[in-house]
Amino acid sequence: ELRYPERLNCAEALLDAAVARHGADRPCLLTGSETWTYGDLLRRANQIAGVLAEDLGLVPGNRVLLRGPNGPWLVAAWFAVLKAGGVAVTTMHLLRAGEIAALAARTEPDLVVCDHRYTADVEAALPGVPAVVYGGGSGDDLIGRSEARSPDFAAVATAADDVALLAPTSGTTGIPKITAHFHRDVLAINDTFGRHVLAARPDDVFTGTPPLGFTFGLGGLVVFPLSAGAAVVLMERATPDGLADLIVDHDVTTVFTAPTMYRALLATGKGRALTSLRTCVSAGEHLPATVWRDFHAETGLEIVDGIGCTELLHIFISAAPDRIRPGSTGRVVPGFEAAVLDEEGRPVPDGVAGRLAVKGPTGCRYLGDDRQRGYVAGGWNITGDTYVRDADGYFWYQARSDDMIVSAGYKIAGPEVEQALVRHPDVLEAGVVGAPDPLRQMIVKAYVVLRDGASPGPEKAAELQDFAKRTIAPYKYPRSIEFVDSLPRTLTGKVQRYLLRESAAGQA
Ligand code: 3UK
Repeated sequence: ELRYPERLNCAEALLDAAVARHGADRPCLLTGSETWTYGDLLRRANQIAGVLAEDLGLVPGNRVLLRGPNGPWLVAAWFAVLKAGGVAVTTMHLLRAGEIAALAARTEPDLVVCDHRYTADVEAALPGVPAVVYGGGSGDDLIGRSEARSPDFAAVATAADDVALLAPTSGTTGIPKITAHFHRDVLAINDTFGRHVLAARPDDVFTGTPPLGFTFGLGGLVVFPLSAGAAVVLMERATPDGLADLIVDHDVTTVFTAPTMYRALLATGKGRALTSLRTCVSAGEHLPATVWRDFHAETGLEIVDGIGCTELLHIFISAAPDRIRPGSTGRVVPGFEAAVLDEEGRPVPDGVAGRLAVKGPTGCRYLGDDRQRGYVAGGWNITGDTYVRDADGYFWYQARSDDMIVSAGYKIAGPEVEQALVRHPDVLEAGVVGAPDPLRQMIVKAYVVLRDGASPGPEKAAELQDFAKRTIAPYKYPRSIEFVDSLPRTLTGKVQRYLLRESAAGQA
């Protein structure tokens, strides 16, 4: 049982405490060109909190939508919102206006804090919501306005179970579910996975690719390193070569990324140069045993696989150093409970496949959503994955049990891509499923029925792909399009996606 004081502000408990414990001069956030110490981050977060509370009228409980690529100012803004008692609505900066509008409809932000390069979609999606930008060097942005502020800001004394974060999940229909997380949850991920699996030290240097708007990134690139007094190198865009070079240049010890990137790192041929690495965490999608073995053979490193989800904030089943079974996700992280259940919610025997269910300190609370009933039963959070547990308590991933496509660690709802495609005037209907792929594990594949008069072919496919990238986040676009005369349907008219899945698998 984890215990926290009744009054707890996680930003203060993480950041002010790190400065007190490790000193203001330790390196904290690094980019290719900058180094912020812990003292710099605390001062800038406090100054921004001052602007938010005093100029922009933020009061405790207000919701602030944050949008930007990974970088130090986004981290400072996140701490500022929380120190001022606000609720951070974290978003991935690649989302398009329609997607932002959909999650804003549920989260109802009072204010937007946005990187100056990503304002257009926000203005289109949220007319009337006050917005403040950071960056761009104009001087009247959040950064410029904060500079004259006091370096001190007394954190609002939030309760341990006040909401700190509203984190959107992509959901299986494309209508986002929003999960709420408390101040204590932010510390709880470190007191579970952080303490028992990661065991980071002040001399660790972290890096990784997940966006901070994705809780995998928030934990791996902010909560865990700062809890340890470690440094973290943040990058806006990660190519495999760039990541390999960055690891070497900064003597990175700890990396957080998805299996696709571990595969791509090997393909760069730079694997043997990654000698500074001590801990490699993989999450977001299944880590196949072949990738684990290839990476081990090349680098000598044992990747730590872990399954987490937005609903539970971070990783709850994980391989632990020294007792890894390649191909297995590992065992339940201390502090969580996990089980494999049948359709009626009864545990199945070891060795039998069923629905993965999790209980823990961090979840699961959907914001005003009827789907809570389907995903949370008897206190269990049903993740949507099919798993087998063996007699030794190791969990083995089998498949997603719904229409969610997991591609290179991104979650993509088939129906959302379908809805985007049918907005194109030439598309009559579309069925979207995952097709196996050697690099990304799955790619988004669309079966498209065109309207009379439109002609199928590579040009039309390219046009539809372009259209999809402009309508929804670009990573969701169908990498493969097949034109068909009709979609398979049940007698009741439902698209039979399992038949499309079988067809896609058969061709691969
Ligand atoms: C899949 C995995 C097999 C699985 C996440 C770490 O991925 C995260 O959160 P999401 O809400 O998606 C959750 C779903 O992703 N998945 C994640 N990790 C694994 N499948 N093996 C894995 N190791 O379908 C799960 O239900 O986007 C991961 C930390 C925080 C996170 N939010």
